[in-house]
Amino acid sequence: MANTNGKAATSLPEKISAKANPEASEATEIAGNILYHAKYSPHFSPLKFGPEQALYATAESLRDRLIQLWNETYVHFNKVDPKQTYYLSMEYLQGRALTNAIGNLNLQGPYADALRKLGYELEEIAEQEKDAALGNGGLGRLASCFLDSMATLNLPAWGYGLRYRHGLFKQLISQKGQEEIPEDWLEKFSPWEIVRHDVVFPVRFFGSVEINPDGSRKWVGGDVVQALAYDVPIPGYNTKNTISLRLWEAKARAEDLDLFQFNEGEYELAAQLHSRAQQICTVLYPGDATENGKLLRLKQQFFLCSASLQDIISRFHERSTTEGSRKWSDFPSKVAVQMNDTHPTLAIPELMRLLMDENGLGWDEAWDVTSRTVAYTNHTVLPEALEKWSQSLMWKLLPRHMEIITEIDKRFVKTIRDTRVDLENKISSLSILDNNPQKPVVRMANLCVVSSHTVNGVAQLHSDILKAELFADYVSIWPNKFQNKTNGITPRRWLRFCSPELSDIITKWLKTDKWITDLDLLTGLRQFADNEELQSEWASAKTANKKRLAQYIERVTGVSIDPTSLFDIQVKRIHEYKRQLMNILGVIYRFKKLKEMKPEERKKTVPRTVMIGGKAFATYTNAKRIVKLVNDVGDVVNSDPEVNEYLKVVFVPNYNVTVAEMLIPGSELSQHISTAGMEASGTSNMKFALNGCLIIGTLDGANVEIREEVGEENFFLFGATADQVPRLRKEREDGLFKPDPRFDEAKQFVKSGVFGSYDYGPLLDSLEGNTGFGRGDYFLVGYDFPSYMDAQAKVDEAYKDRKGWLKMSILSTAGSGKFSSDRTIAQYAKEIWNIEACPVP
Ligand code: NBG
Repeated sequence: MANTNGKAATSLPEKISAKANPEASEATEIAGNILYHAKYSPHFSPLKFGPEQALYATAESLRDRLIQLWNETYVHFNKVDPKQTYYLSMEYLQGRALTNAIGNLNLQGPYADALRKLGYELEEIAEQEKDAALGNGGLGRLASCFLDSMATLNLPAWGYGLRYRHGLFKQLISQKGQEEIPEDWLEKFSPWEIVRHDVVFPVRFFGSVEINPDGSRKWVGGDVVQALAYDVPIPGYNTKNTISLRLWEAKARAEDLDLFQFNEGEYELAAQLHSRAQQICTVLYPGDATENGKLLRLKQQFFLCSASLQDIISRFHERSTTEGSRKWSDFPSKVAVQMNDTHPTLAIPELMRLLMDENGLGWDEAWDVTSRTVAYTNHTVLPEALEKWSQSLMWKLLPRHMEIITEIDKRFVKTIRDTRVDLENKISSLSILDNNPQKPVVRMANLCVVSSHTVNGVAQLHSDILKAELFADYVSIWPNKFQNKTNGITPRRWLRFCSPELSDIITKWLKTDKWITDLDLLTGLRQFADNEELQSEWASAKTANKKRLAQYIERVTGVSIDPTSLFDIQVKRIHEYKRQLMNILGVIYRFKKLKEMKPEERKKTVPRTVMIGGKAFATYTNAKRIVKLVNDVGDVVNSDPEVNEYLKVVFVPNYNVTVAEMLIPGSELSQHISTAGMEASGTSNMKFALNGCLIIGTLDGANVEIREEVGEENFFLFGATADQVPRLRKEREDGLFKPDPRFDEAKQFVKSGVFGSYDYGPLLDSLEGNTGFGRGDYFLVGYDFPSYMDAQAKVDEAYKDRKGWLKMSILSTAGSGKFSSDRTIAQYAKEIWNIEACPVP
């Protein structure tokens, strides 16, 4: 890699002296501090200072600063002793941290200058960083946006998660389609994490329950592994407050190694507990098709819950020594625990166990504390994603917790029987334990609803569906338990840092950069939506972002795309309900029509580049077939000289946070086209809208609210509504569905073999027939296809009117203020957690 002078920067620059300076804020001092780290906290041999060495040294120089702010924040929280929130999540999709940290600390200029002095461009160094991808998709990225907002709003809060050694797999696209390879963010090391050797808790698995003479119970025996804390600093924007993402790592102790066995040559046996401990944090979401896989996943969940709660309780206890004994009944006024979906449900029985068995509380007192502490966010209504754990597996791994869950259920059922005779016939669906003899399971969502003081959905429509359907009977028991908290995204990462060009224009026209922390100010752009000067600046920022994206696409796929064509993007996990299949069938139809046109007719069409990206779960075959189809269609279309001036189709490989930061600013149209009622919220829709990208979408999830905010004339709507879906499925079952000829034509075209010899039969079959598993077009692709194609035609028309399009784009950004995660988090803080800002002075 060449430096800015065009020669390789291989050795440490000598003109600048290496000098430790954690508080450096000016370019020369920063450069000196970076060199100090390269020289005195080295991770590489001394002679080299390439881009990689520069990244680690730069990150460490920033970390100095973060550690200082971080310590100040800890000290301050400890002094004020406010109520704190603990966000429990199995997933965080942090992405890269360098640009974000530099930006939040407002050190872009000095850092860019410092690196230039060392022979590098900041962007080049930032490119070296690997994504921390400890999550699957929207749910994990939401958790990361939330942390950014908690820090920025100066809230006393912590994120808790697991330190997976391999995050979400890397996606490789080959002739076979998607292949998965292990991700390697920790292969060298992460410069951002700090191990806390003093924060270690034992976590038990298996074993049995002992009953003491006084009737109290104790969980004993089994395997005990150690949870060790690694903290990642989360700097707020433009504030001193820097909070922690605490990630647990599982370890066995030295004494758990059986030296005798080892010396007998029984190496595996001797280190059994070490290797079982190691497995816990090896990968994000181990496949759970096998019994072993299920056991490991359950261990992960419990490991997170147990370690985090022991830590929370020990922090609560710390105060007891300084102020005399603290009352347990005060716990809920000091601690709020938020469960991000059902994955951390075991926090409920674990808190009960810790309170009763370890701290001597009685059932009623422990239940009162627990249920006033925990709250639950639901992120899906898809039945296959609602966790149900086998009772026998749970009895084996967590015998004491199963006793507690059984007791919670027993008491809940009794209360219903005593107070609500009208619900008698609903008890079997309301209860936590499903004792169906074929497969007795624990329904985690039910345990969460029964035990939490608050349950929320993640967009208005989703929360309404929860109340009207999934949790309707609970609503009749606890009408005030249910809330909505529409998701949000951080405007720092998703506009300010990923599109500096557009951000500067916004700041110029609003005459302030306060919108970065008060996103509602964007409405101030509305008055200029018709202004030609703004429109032309807006257009040039978009064009710059499109060009940057085009270069990226060429680099990773070899496909050259035209930056003057309409950039149409759909990126998200590949799932049938998200209907990437509808998108590609639409593209196929467009391709066929283009082929049929005369050259002069083609010239009248709007050239488009369709980009689709996303990962398919490794064992989800239909999702993988969709990936393959998109790639095959791309191969044929892009190499067809008759049409490839008017249409390109690109599968963007290995979609992740960093790729999103490149794609979103360069997009003009994005697709959020799930079957209505199935996407709980969606969050990329908010990122696209914020970046002035128009949406084609259904009335699903947060689309509904985005359309309200940006104005219906700035949203390309199509498709059935959520309340029509059940009737439409019924009609299909009754054989009443008549497909649109365009839909049949598109499918027929695939079947004719134009896109190669791969067998698309099983994929297309999902759209055929009227009933049966994986058939009968459950996701209503056929029903929505004609209105989708009509909406796409409107997109083409609108794009021809350049000014009109720019106006819509500006209005889209102007209407996105509501979707700041600052707004979402402020609502959680006030309406669920009851916590207040605690800014470091
Ligand atoms: C996902 C939903 C999305 C939503 C995110 C964040 C799960 C279980 N749910 O629609 O599918 O935006 O959660 O709330 O991953």
